[in-house]
Amino acid sequence: MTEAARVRSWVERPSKPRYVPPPGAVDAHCHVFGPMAEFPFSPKAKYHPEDAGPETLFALRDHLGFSRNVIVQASCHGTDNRATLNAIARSQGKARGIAVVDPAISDAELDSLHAGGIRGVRFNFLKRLVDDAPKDRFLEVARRIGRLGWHVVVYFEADILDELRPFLEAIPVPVVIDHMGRPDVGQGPDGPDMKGFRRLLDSREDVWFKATCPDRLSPQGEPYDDFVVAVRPLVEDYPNRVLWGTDWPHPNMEHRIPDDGGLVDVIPRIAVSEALQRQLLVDNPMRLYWPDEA
Ligand code: 0GY
Repeated sequence: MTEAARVRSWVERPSKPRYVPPPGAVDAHCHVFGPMAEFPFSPKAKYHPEDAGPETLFALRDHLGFSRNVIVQASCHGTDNRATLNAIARSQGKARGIAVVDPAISDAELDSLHAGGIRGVRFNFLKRLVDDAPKDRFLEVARRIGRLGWHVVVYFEADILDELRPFLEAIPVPVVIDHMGRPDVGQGPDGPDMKGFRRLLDSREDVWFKATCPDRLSPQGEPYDDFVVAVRPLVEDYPNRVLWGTDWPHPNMEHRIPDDGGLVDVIPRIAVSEALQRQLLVDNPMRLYWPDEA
């Protein structure tokens, strides 16, 4: 791969947000890319971004007023979690992570991921990102990680939610849904996508979600009014199982790169009280990722 073929999907100088997060705030969905010289991308990678390493991530964390990160293994690194583990190791205890694993992974390898700060695995169902998503084998993995106190993170789009319901119901550990299962927020808070997603949240008390990615989900774009209208009621109705994250470095968003400061300024519009903001940014992610300190 040549340098010229690699793309950048993040702004180099994000604005300073007007909103100041509470002390201890966690960016619970972000990624690192590379550095590729040390941690090459997977041969199956569907996109090839520029390096977005831990130092840049931690500088962004500080700039935005956050204290901790949850680093989600990005699909471009496949099941080689070394870039994520490297970032966690450099964070001085301020980052934990979500791995993507080969279902044949051994218990000893799972133990070593746990020692490296991993607290869950991600199952990705987006065809543009992964070649296959074997539900039966994912369920086997989900059964095996219970002993570590981990959860699973699931990424899918709204059009396959109904097909996935039996799979999601069978997962024997807590489930976190990325980007609310990508609803069409243009339908509003009572549209079919949000209704379908609420049915999932109502089906079990240990299904969590990330109120993330206005940049991906809002047909209107900045300042994301449609996202706010659709998502605020969800945050208010399920305040103890919602997380927030930047999604930096915004994989595959090079056509519409968001300003991270602008994303942070959406927070007080979807979580309008200080109590809700504290749950969203501190209490909930701490319970899930740093239960030892929560
Ligand atoms: C996200 C969204 C995307 C990419 C990935 O692992 C990934 O490559 O998650 C996407 O392209 O929608 O959550 O980062």
